[in-house]
Amino acid sequence: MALSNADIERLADVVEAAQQGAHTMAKLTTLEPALGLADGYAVQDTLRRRAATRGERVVGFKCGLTSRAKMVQMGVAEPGYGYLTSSMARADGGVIELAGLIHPRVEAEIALVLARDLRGPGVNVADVLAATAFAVPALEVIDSRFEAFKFDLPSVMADNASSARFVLGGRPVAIAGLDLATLGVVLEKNGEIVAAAAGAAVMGHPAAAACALVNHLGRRGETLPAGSIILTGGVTEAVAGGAGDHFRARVQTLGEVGLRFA
Ligand code: OOG
Ligand code: MG
Repeated sequence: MALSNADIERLADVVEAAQQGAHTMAKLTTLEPALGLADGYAVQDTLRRRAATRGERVVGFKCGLTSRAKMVQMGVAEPGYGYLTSSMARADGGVIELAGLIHPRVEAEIALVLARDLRGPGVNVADVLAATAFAVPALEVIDSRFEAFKFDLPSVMADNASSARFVLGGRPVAIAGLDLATLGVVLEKNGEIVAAAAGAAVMGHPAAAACALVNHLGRRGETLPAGSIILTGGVTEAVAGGAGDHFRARVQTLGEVGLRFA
């Protein structure tokens, strides 16, 4: 790590104020040019500890920038990881309040829910599948706190990988027998198809993204507990949404999930 604990706390204050006040901020690398990836995650860890102190519960983790479409859209060439709390979850078909958001974008994702604890490093795709209870379609609402939704990898990891809200579909499908790589995913905005891809768009297989996440957390001494939600990452580019827009993801075999902005 390049930065001191005091620097990390100071950057965490900046990010926390932007997240809670729903306002933009400059890229952290402009404030602190020495900020590296480990520092970005240290800021994220600080924010997570503060959320826990406020009584928020970590319900899972997300992989981000795992598809080529997302990497190209954001100009970042490597995936990253964030945490999901109870306060980010919204009901399938429910309303996403625009108050508290800056410039939300919607992603269609395949989510996994763990049946058993999973701890890396050294975990492979088969281990992830063996520990997974079920898959569900998901919509993630990302909302970068950086100006114009522009960032670099250390900055966006400090901002918890742009996490804002997420919605899971209501019909879990047992993982046994599913081929997540060949599942078609369609993202609709106001009833029109705006993007489509297959699960394989995410690192060849969505469980490969989950695997990278588990190994990332394992190298930091963390276990994913049974029941954890894993968002494996947007299969297509993210699509901006505003007041009145409704979105739906349809995933082959897994069914659908929807939300509406108000
Ligand atoms: C970073 C988070 C990306 C995904 O699924 O790729 C992400 C961003 O694009 O703002 O959640
Ligand atoms: Mg995402």
